[in-house]
Amino acid sequence: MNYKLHYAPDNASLIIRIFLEEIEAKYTCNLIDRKQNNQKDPNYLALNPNGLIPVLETNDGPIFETAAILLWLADQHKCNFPEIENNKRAYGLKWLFFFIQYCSLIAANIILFRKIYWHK
Ligand SMILES: N[C@@H](CCC(=O)N[C@@H](CS)C(=O)NCC(=O)O)C(=O)O
Repeated sequence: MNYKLHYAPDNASLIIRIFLEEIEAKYTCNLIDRKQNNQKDPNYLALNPNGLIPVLETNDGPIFETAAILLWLADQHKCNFPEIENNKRAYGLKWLFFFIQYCSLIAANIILFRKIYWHK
């Protein structure tokens, strides 16, 4: 199937793009311009009412939340993540959710730090 990834450069959508490349999925990209606040546009809010990037459009409808997208893709394509009956799935799930929750927070703090101090 053909996916459509709504993305912005250098943000959470990058990991989705890497994963799509990794599994050699067919996809198109749609840039959401954060400078124009396009993530708050009603058309985008219809895909993700939280107004956050990324969103992946699929045959099952639009999916938001990076961990949910990664897990859905891994399940659909049966690759890169232990399947439901595999006893390593618990191990994978805890690290997936830890990584997405805390590493994205760390990345956000680095970006904020750079914005505040970089040009001083
Ligand atoms: N929990 C969400 C977080 C997504 C998120 O925070 N995206 C940021 C970019 S990295 C965003 O869309 N920010 C736009 C805004 O806050 O208006 C996920 O994992 O997908």
